[in-house]
Amino acid sequence: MKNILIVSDNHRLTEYFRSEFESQNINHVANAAYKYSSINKDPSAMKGLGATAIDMKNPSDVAYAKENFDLIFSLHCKQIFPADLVSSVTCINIHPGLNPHNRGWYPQVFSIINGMPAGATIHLMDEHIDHGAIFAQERVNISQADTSLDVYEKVIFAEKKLIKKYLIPIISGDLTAQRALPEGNYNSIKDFKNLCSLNMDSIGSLREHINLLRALSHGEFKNAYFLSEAGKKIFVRVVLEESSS
Ligand code: 0FX
Repeated sequence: MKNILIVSDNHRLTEYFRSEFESQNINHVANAAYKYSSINKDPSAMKGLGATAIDMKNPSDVAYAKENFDLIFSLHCKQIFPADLVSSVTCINIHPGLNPHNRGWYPQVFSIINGMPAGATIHLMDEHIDHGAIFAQERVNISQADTSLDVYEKVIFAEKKLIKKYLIPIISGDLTAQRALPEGNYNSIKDFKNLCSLNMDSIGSLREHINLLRALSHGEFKNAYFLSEAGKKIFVRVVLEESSS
């Protein structure tokens, strides 16, 4: 039996992973343990799935992961795995972006703005973020009426498709990862926060401005804002609706 650790801060994907693990009878050949990262501010849904905390910055937690598992999956884990962990255990990232384009935070937000492809990637982890040889990818289309949330839902769907198709070949070692050649580009959470602070004097086409606002429109999240004369944040999000005909 292989021992597999799944570290995730995304309960929807974890639930899906777990149901595939059982329905594809992988639980007959491997044991799965579920963890969420210790920086997760609201782990209640992950706890509901039976997960417990792990701190990738705590040497004893990292030693536990190294000693007890043959394979570790990061399923949108908010903590970076340390270099000595990824170099001693096979660690695999299921990432909501089409590597190497817009690696890092919220890839679809940046794809809407810079036109680079969006999608989902399963790849081997190395010491760099969202980097490493690629097992499988699926691109998603971004339509002109899509907000960040619309694209994100397509990406989650693509990630689920990849999990369904490639879980067994990856766990059994039958699928070889292909080296990712170009470095691509990386966006940090700071880059995202900078986008959110709207420059009211920005000069550009209306297309660029609509793209920026739809990239920052994600359901109820208060992302884009400008400052009122009183110094208060005024949040902005857009609604886009394509005609049916
Ligand atoms: O779990 P996740 O979907 O993924 C993010 C990163 O994009 C990914 O590269 C990283 N590996 C992972 C650990 O964290 O993130 P989330 O559930 O926090 O957010 C999902 C989407 O929600 C995000 O793509 C954009 C949107 N969002 C999220 C927050 C917290 C916003 O628009 N504003 C926000 O403040």
